[in-house]
Amino acid sequence: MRRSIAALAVATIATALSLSSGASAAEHTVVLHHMELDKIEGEMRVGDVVTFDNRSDMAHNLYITYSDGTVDNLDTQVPGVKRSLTLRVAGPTVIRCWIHPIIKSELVVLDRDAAADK
Ligand SMILES: [Cu+2]
Repeated sequence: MRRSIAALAVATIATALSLSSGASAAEHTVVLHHMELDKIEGEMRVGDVVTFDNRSDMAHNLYITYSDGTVDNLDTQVPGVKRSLTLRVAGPTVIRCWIHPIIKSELVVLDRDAAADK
């Protein structure tokens, strides 16, 4: 509980910083199917907001592990519920479900100001 509150505070600060610097954070939506996540498309950057849309018929509990080992937990997400998080740390990142270990998605989060991939 304490950990998730701390993570939320950090995410809120990150959002505030990106707003105050004038950089525009992108928003992404990833659909949760029965036993898999949508493929993660496009570039994801620190400060971007990712919304996970549970369109399956079962509850999931996603968590994201950053390259520095810290974890953000999205808590239990019943069918039809969307949950969002703000990406906090650049580098290789893994998204998994506590309930269904088969659900796993890897991505590389880019620095806010990194040059776009060509
Ligand atoms: Cu799940």
